[in-house]
Parts: sequence; structure tokens; C-alpha cells
Amino acid sequence: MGIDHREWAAYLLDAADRRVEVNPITVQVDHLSTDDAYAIQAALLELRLARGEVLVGAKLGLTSRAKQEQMGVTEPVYGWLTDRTILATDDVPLDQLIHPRVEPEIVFTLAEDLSGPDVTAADVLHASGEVLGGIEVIDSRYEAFKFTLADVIADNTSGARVRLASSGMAPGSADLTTLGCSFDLDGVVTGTATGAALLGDPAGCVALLVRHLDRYGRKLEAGWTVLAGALTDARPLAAGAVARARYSHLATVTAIGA
Ligand code: OOG
Ligand code: MG
Repeated sequence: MGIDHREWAAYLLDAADRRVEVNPITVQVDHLSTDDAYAIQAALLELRLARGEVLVGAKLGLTSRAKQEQMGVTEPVYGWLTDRTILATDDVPLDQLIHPRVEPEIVFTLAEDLSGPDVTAADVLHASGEVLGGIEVIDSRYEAFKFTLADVIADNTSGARVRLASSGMAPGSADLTTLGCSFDLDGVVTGTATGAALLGDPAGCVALLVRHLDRYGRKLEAGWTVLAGALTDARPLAAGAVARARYSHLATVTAIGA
């Protein structure tokens, strides 16, 4: 029997709404292909848009070795950001989440659309308005934050919230491969990296995302926000905990368990 994409999308949306961990899809069906997983992710986005959320961007995940080793999944994944994702203050509303973790990101805002099968890192820099720091709050809907590649794709790559810096820099003003990031939780550094940790180049990651979307006839749009993936491994965010991402060339970003 085929996979009912809409039904599994509703399963994941319900888990997020009720804040309960659920069984991975892959332990309940015979086989979940990557294409089926992206189809569930697309159906999940449609459900969110149908109830009023607005599509404002996209994200990559599992683009650094630190993240791939932490999650045991060795391929990059792609997901969506809606307006509900974007935090208006440093406070992370823990009462809306299941078991949130925080991770430092390099973020692009787009001044022009990006599409096509041959997009390069140079094209990404050209189309970007700003590069800024961010802390992504991920929140797997699966038990114990454990999943396969197909499961995490279906679950919109664990996307939950993101806190963005209030301003960034022009894309050409610093080499993103040597841009430094130090991530700390309550003042204790949990990881450091340079931009090159993201598959060699954060802009190259965004180019990968554009080529991925092209296979589904989609593109990145002017005005969107795009996360290139976490530079270090993710850490659980407890009530009262303060996470900070500090960068060599970008404003510091803070997220607080509230
Ligand atoms: C999947 C999401 C990964 C990143 O930046 O690597 C991600 C997960 O780790 O649950 O957003
Ligand atoms: Mg992330």
C-alpha cells in the first residue's frame, strides 16, 4: 500500500500541537523513501499554510560534521520556515515545545529569487541581502529526539523556532568560510567552528538547497530567510538557561528558555 502523505503530515502536526513525542514513521511502515518523506513534509507545510501560517523561508540541516555525528544522519536535509517560526524576542516559549534544543546558525536573507539546477555559491552571495547570526530552536516530534533520515525530513527537519540577529552584514564584506562562531550555554562554551564547518562553505549549502528545490519545481524567493545549518552540535534548552552565539563578524544572538 502507498504512503498517505497527508495522514502522516497530520500525525506530525498533531504531535507538535499536543506537545507529545510520537513513534518514528519508519517503524510503522514497510519503507519510507526520501521522496515520500519530502512529500509528507510538503503536506505538513500545506496544513500549516491552510491554518494561516505564512511561508517566510527555508532551512538546511545536518550540514556540519558536528550535527551529523550527533544525530547519526550523514546527509544534509531541507525544510521550511513559516512566520510562526520566527521569535520576536530572545524568549523561547518552552510551554509550546516538546524537548527543544538550540544551535548556532549562519543565516541569509535574500534580496532576489534564487532558482535553477546550476546555482553556485557565488550566485547565492549575489542574491543575498544580508548575512546574519541566528539561534535555531529545533524540536523533534519523535521520541527521545531519535530518527532516521526519512523521519527527520518528514518532520520538517525538526524545525520549531529561530531567533535572528536584528542586523547583519553585506554578503561580500567577510569571507564566510573563516567567519568564527562560539556557542555557549549559561556562559560555558559548548562548541566553536568556522563557516567552513558547513560543507566547506555556508553559501554553497544554500546553493545545494536551491538545487534540491529545483527538483520539485520550487525556488527561494526574495525577502526569504534561509538557515545554512548548525555550526556546532545542539544543546537542550532548560527553563532559565541562556544560550549565546557569538561571531567574529556578526552581532551576538541570545535565546533564553522562558
Ligand atoms: C535535525 C535538524 C538539523 C541543523 O541545523 O543541523 C538542523 C535535527 O538535528 O533534529 O536544523
Ligand atoms: Mg538547524
